[in-house]
Amino acid sequence: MTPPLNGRARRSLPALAGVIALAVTGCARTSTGPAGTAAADTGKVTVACGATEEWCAAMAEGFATATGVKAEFVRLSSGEALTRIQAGRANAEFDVWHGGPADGYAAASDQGLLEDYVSPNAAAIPDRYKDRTGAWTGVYVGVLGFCNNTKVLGEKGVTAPGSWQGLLNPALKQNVGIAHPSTSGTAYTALWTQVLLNGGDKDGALAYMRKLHPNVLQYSKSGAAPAQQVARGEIGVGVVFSHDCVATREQGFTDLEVTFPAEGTGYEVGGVALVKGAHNPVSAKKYIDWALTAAAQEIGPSVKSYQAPTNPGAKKSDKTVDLTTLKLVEYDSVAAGAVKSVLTRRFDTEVAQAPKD
Ligand code: S7P
Repeated sequence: MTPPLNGRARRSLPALAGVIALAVTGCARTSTGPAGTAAADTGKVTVACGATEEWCAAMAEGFATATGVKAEFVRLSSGEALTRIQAGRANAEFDVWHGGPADGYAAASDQGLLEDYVSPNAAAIPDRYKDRTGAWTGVYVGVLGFCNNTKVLGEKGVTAPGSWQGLLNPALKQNVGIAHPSTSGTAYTALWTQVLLNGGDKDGALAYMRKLHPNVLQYSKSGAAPAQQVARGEIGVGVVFSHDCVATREQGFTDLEVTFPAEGTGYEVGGVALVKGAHNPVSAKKYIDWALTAAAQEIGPSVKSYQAPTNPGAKKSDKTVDLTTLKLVEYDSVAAGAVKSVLTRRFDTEVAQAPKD
């Protein structure tokens, strides 16, 4: 059974870690631009990339190899990408946004920062993984889990939490890691999951996060950072996308173990989208077309990225969690994106800045 992901039709709603340039063989071509005008194919594309540095580099390289178009990327957490795309409203810094949860894309689309583009290859992607009008299209699915250091927890006499309620255990005081939702798409996914588990009540979600606050050692900028903290034994548990824990375990941290919350867990649909005002729209569309192919989506596991592909034709790694075995909330990226800035601001003042009891 495939879980019901991102089911609602949209639009009633409508640093630098590294810049890497790869294989350049682009040549001038012409094609039809976004507004129906002729646009030159510049043979290059600049990507705001929301997954791991390794994944971003592998995607840029894979794209260059497949098409001969040069790809440059900047790895950014979800909130940072949104801020940079906002800042480029009058003069776009990026052509494409690739990777990171779709609720950030939905927020960007609401703000008029994305150009609808329905790739011919989007036909292969199930409806629940894409925006109806093409503001964004899903390239992978990742599921939230708890990344536990069994040694650290064992020393405290605590078993790995198997529920959101269990994460509130006072024995875990200062022993939980989670990112800040204003920068991190992972953390915003966790916050919106609490909204859903509280029947849509945002106050209830913030009340849960407030109860969790004394257990949180610090709110990191990037969503995957808590997995590293857990691996180093600085904390016992991290709230992360489960594949980030699996990847960290593969780095040799064999004390790591993933558990999933019994009440239900949230998930991301990682997106790809065309940035409005892109300077390289032809190459950008080529990039999006390519990102939706099975071949592109099979690259992830080669760099320890084990999200589930959205293209049903893509082979899944045996390290990818079987979504059908998990209790998932009915995540709606569009609804989550619509209130992202208000809710993250509230989180900051009502939770992150609150004293720890
Ligand atoms: O590491 C891969 C991955 O988990 O990174 C993205 C994640 O949200 C990290 O970005 P943030 O710092 O914004 O949280 C996910 O999309 C992806 O699966």
